[in-house]
Amino acid sequence: MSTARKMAKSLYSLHRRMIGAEVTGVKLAEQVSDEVIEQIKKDIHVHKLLLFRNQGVISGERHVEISRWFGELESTFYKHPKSPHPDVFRVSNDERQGCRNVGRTGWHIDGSFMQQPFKFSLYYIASAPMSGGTAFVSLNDVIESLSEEKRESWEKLWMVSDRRSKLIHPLIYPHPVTKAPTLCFHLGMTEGFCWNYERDNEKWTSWEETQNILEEIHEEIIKDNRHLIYVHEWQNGDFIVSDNLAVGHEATPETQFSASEVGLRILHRTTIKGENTPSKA
Ligand SMILES: O=C(O)CCC(=O)C(=O)O
Ligand SMILES: [Fe+2]
Repeated sequence: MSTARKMAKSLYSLHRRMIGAEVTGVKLAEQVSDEVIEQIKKDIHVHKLLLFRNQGVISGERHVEISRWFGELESTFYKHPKSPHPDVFRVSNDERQGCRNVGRTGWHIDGSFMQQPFKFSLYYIASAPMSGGTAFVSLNDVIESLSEEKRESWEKLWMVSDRRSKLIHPLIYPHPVTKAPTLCFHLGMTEGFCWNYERDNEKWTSWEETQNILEEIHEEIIKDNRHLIYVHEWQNGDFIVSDNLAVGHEATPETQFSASEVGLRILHRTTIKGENTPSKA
């Protein structure tokens, strides 16, 4: 092992946060050793969300290169003309700079509408506003905090993105890597739910029942004065890797405040192709 490699490894350290951990000793804009990359890939499943601060400028090209550590990129979004790379989703509070109204329809994971939702989401703040954070929640924490009754009931629910194309996922299922129970959900993109899908007592929810279940999930996430939630207020140079299957998120209302009120907000995001269809077994 070269000295430079040893150095890179010894500088790498983790500091736990309310959800996730902060990594120090890594400069993502520069070459990162294979050992450190392997460590990051292990740590992401332990901590669910990794924050790297003070990363300076991360180009679209570099963002995509870092993303490839985690798998194949998959881009289902609108490509804004200002995006630095076709695989980088560019979100902003100024529509000339990026897509507006993203992540504001409710708590969600990215790609819940796909057969295999994204494995990871990687975020880089290209321009941090004074206010306008991203809220994150550990989905296993949400499940663990349910009453026994509610847990039993949620275990029987499937979320339906599109009934006709059979885009139907169990609401609670084991995370494909950690096996910890997690949620497949999107509070703003759910056609309905199904009780006991593909069993004798299968039952599709009415519109009203669907709304009640969505509200119930929302209430569970924000309960007890939002104590399960971590809001990341972005600082320039922040880069976040999120285990998208383990962490739910939502853009805070302030993300939509105009650039003249809170400063220009530009967030770059990539998504990594999922390899697992959520399944109870
Ligand atoms: O703008 C944000 O803070 C997050 C938006 C979002 O949900 C996403 O990029 O997936
Ligand atoms: Fe999102």
